[in-house]
Amino acid sequence: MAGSRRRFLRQLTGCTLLAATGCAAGRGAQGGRRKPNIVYIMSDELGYYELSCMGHPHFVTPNVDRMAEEGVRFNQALAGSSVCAPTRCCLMSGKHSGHTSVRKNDGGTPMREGEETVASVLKRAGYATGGFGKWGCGGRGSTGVPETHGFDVFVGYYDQVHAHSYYPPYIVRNSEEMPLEGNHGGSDGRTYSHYVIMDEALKFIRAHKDRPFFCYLPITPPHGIHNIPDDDPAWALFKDKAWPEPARRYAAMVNMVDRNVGEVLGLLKELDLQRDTIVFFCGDNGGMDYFRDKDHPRGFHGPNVHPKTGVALRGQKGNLYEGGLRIPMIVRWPGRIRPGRTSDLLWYFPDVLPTLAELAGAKVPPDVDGLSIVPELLGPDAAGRKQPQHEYLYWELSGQTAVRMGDWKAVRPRGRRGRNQPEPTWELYDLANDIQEQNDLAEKHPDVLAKMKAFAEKAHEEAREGTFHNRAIHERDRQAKFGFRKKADAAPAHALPEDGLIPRKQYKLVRASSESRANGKLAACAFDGDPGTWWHSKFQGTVDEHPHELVIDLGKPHTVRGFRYLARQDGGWNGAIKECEFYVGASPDDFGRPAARATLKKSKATQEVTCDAVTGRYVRLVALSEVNGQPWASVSELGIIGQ
Ligand SMILES: [Ca+2]
Ligand SMILES: [Ca+2]
Repeated sequence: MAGSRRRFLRQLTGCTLLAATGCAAGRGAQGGRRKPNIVYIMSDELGYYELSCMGHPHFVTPNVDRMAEEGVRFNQALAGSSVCAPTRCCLMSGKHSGHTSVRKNDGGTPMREGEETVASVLKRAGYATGGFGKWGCGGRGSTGVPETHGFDVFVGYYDQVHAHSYYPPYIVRNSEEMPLEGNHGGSDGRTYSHYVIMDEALKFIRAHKDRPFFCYLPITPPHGIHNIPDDDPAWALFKDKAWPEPARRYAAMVNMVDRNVGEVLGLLKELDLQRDTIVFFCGDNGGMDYFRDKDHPRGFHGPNVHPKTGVALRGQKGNLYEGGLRIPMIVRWPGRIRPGRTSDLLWYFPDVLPTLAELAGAKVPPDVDGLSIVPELLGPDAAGRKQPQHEYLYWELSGQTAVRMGDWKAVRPRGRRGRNQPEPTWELYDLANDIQEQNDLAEKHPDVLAKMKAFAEKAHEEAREGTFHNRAIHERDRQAKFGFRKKADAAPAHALPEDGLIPRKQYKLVRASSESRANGKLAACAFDGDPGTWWHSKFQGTVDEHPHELVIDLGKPHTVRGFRYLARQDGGWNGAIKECEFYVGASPDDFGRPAARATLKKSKATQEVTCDAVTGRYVRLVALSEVNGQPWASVSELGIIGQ
């Protein structure tokens, strides 16, 4: 076994590695010391070989390399799943993908209410808990939002489609919108979201320097869209390479991530927290063969190809061969983790929760699948026991299944779609001798495969997802990827004709049923003369339902003959009014019977509703329904006809 283990490691690293041994220096250090701070940095899509310490000639990652020199680098740390959301749910819940609630990668599928996470476990142990980056375990408006799963604060993207843009009009902070100035979605904007997210993370660390904190950084780079600002120092290193631009942008994003790691480590040093803080750095799923061409069949940078030997892990992000699961993983804790070590411990994301819980002295929920790797990190002497090993590791994803048992790997790939296609069959590989998963041993070792299939059977339960109470704000986040300007640009905004209107400058708001303060859709926007601004009823947190109303003071009594209405002028319809009533009165509190009732059309053009002349100083517009049947109301512009 020892021989095969070494052979296995040589396949991966091209060199002989030191065996893992304990770290006697850490013995007893827990007693009397503060609980360790925990920083967990996870870079979205970063491949196993995409670090300069792995010998990759394209990448420049001095800070991560230094982390590896000062800590332990794992060469058999595997992702919880092979795509973003399911892997995050494994990481957060301590469960494998046969037990997790989020197994779809549609971007917003939620965890259930009350599910435990790393953050809820650490929070109970007295930790300040902050998350910064891409959540992926529940869209806004669902039971899966991070602030109900143990995070004091989470800043970034809840939905993964939203996260595709580094220039969205807003990101999210504890379910409230946090506007990013000058952004219009896609690659169009002035405020690079990742800078804001990193700033918030560093502020969080600084603010909690005097108590134990958990800083979770599931940052989006280098995931696409492959954007990095031209004035980022990382771009200067790559802009003149003779590579396709996306490949240059990608490498620059990796260097930026490395710089961010340096910023975190630098801040810990400045705050004198280095020896009190354990820092993890990893990828979230196996590398993707991005920017393939005929000369680069495994992607321009070859995230799963050993840069020196050419040994290639099979598959990539999205499947369950090694290329989909193997990730970079480095852990550093000066004084506690022996520096400069490489470990071949076989472990995966479900192990993170019990590991962090043990470090924090917190209780582990009974239903997790993971094992603490503290003995491997700190050494068996410091941990007081030997490192336990998994009997098996399990993955399922979109009809694919994989089981790992020691060096054995069983994979059942996705079947071909369509009728009369054969059922997919199980394959079996001996990774100690076949890291590229080329030699299927299923027929040669039916007994081994039978055992692993039995594990798979035992491991799978039907997924029980959480629920949404407000899909509209989730959909809004997904739309934010594209910004909200484009469609309005294509069809120029309508403006309300001013002729015959009581001058709108003299209108004053008396009251509104509700307004959306978090994103500035205030009631006063309904008569500010700007078709590009609008009033929207409140939809963050609790949703205010119909009827909605606006009550306006015209400044003095007027003869009123009706009103003109302009629906919101962006690409959306949320709140566009359908049935409504219009009142005129001498008092804002007693309007009597409506002067007009109307059903407005689903149109961006100005609509006019007239009534018999009524004299009054106050008008009231009541929205009874919305064009799409949703519970909200919105008005871009409202003008009162009369003298
Ligand atoms: Ca990912
Ligand atoms: Ca307006």
